[in-house]
Amino acid sequence: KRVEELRQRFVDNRLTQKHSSDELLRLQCEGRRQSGPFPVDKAGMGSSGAVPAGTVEGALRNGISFYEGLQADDGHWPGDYGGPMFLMPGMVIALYTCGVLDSTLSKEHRAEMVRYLRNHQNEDGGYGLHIEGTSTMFGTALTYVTLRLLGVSPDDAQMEAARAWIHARGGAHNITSWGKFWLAVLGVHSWDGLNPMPPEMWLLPYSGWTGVGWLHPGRFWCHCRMVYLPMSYVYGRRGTCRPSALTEALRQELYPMPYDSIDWNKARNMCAKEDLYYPHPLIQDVLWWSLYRFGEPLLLGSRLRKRALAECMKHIHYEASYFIICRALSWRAVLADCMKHIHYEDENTRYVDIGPVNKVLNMLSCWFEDPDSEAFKRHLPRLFDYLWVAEDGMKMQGYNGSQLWDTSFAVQAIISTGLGSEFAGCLKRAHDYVEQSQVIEEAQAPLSEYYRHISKGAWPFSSRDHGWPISDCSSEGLKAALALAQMDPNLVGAAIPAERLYDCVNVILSYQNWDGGWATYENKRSFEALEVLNPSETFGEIIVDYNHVECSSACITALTAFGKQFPEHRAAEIARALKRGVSYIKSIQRPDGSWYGNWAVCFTYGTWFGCEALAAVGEGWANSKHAKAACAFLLSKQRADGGWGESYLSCQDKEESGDWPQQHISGVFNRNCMITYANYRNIFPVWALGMYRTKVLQHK
Ligand code: LAN
Repeated sequence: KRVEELRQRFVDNRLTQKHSSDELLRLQCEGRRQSGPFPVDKAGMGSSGAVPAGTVEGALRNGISFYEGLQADDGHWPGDYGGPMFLMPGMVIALYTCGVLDSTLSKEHRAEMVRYLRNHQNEDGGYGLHIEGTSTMFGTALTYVTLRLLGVSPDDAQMEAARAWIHARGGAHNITSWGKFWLAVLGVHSWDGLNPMPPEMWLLPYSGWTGVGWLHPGRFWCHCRMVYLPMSYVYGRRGTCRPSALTEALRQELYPMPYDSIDWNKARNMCAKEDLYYPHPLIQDVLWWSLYRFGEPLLLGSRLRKRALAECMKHIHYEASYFIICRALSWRAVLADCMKHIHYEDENTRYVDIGPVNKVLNMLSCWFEDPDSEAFKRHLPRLFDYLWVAEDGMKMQGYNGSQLWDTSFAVQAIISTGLGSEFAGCLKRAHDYVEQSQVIEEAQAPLSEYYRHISKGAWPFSSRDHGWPISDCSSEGLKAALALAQMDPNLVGAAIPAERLYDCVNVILSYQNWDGGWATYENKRSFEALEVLNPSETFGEIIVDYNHVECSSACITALTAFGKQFPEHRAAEIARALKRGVSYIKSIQRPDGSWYGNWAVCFTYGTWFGCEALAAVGEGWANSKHAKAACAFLLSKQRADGGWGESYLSCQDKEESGDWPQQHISGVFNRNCMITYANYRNIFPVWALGMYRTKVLQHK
């Protein structure tokens, strides 16, 4: 009933776009505040109302009023953060393996999930890596399996089409490495058909002086390391689902040949051409072959393996090999001790975990460790943080939401218009969310043993419960807090205490890398060259936490804004950081004047951040060749209708409701996978017009 209610709400949402503004106002005033798409803030609407569009101010008032209506009670803007298609299969396979699929997901959840998957089948019968992608084996085989586990019959027409797609490409063993892993967990692909992921890599010394220390997973990008940690745990013990009639049927359905006739050794390196974004280099073939041939037969079931599995669960590094040997010999004692390892991540994120992939993998590891454990039970309720129902059905999101990120942008956008005091109720609630989501405590000590960067003072992408600090989220959170601090506290609430802002500045400064740039969650701990070890086939740039124009620019603009309000605090360090940061930004500008955007589509987004950084230190068209080149790039991309790229601003419906229509998917990660940012279409036009109003119109 609840799901149906939610679905209806989305249908309503689309319908109301066709209402006139009077009708819209009436609908809003009916008081759908809790659940409706147009909840109304009496104070905000009272003062702003639906002003006819046509003028910049009118469009802004409409845009903000509409958006205010979508704000949740705690001050953030809920939004769809779906897009990737490879996430829900992991959850469904894990739940099925743990024997709790039907008891965890209600009938309605399962029905909505099936609807979502049905909606995103491509015309050729396959499924993409993400909702707008062309078909891949990764998307198709995993979705097929998921639909079967959710109760869809193999005789269903859509299933037949998907199966035909898989068979036409030789069978499901042509899936990418992460896909092979999930199929092996389910028992419908042999573990012998996987390249090794030895948990022993966690036993390497961490120190760079040892040479091999550079290969230690603690140096990898946190998302990569947190995924391979439980993956290697499950692989290391070959954790497999108990066979059932369904898994037996799947063994027959997924392959055009008899299951037992498959050459699994050959399958290790087989990958459908549709999936190959990052083909692995020869060095990996040699490495995986030697581990497969000589390493695994020795390690599987050995004491060292038990020791390594325990290590995974604890996630502790030992500087000296002396320790490894001593510990390996007393593995029983360590085993008990080492349960804390995967648990560290679980406990420090209150079982949300850093992302959707390690969330379900950690849950599965806890179950393999002890199906009756408290840890496993605690995992289940926090699966729902990742689920979202929209007009296309229920999906698993790319994160537990983008709450703080969207809220801090929305705050800056609304304040930029100069109309902030008219929307005080909305800003006050947003202020609460910004205040409530700042991370105010470090993760459990000792941080270095768990490879964690400091967090106190940072802002996360989503919520305080999640709590992983991120450079640009901290910066956007800080900028929002600073902008709100300049407004009347009687209107928007008391400013966040200066000490807490100092903590944030401390995190931002600590994030700057030796070359002046900023990466995402941590410092750059390794070399780009290590990307040769990326075995995923699907994703690019996952091994190292690289610098990005977005992160670097956000840190620069935040430090500049902070310096204006607190000129005395760590002034010399900030000035130095800015100087190094700006020269880094200039060094990565492309010859055509643009910057490559890593986290949304694409050059326009990247160039926005590049320009912001230059503008923050006073460089613009008139005095900087870098700014001039960037403007020339943007101007050269303007379209005949006046807009840019996919998200042109002047669309028909804006006069009606203040909404802007959702167009193509706008976010991206690891070069190849797209992700939805549902709030951008409301925030960015308001921000752009707002700045136009305050910086251009008001100065005329
Ligand atoms: C995100 C979401 C937020 C994003 C920004 C803050 C926008 C960006 O500026 C920095 C990088 C960051 C934090 C980011 C990194 C990659 C994430 C975590 C994601 C795109 C959300 C989902 C994605 C994650 C890697 C998905 C799981 C897939 C794997 C390959 C592990």
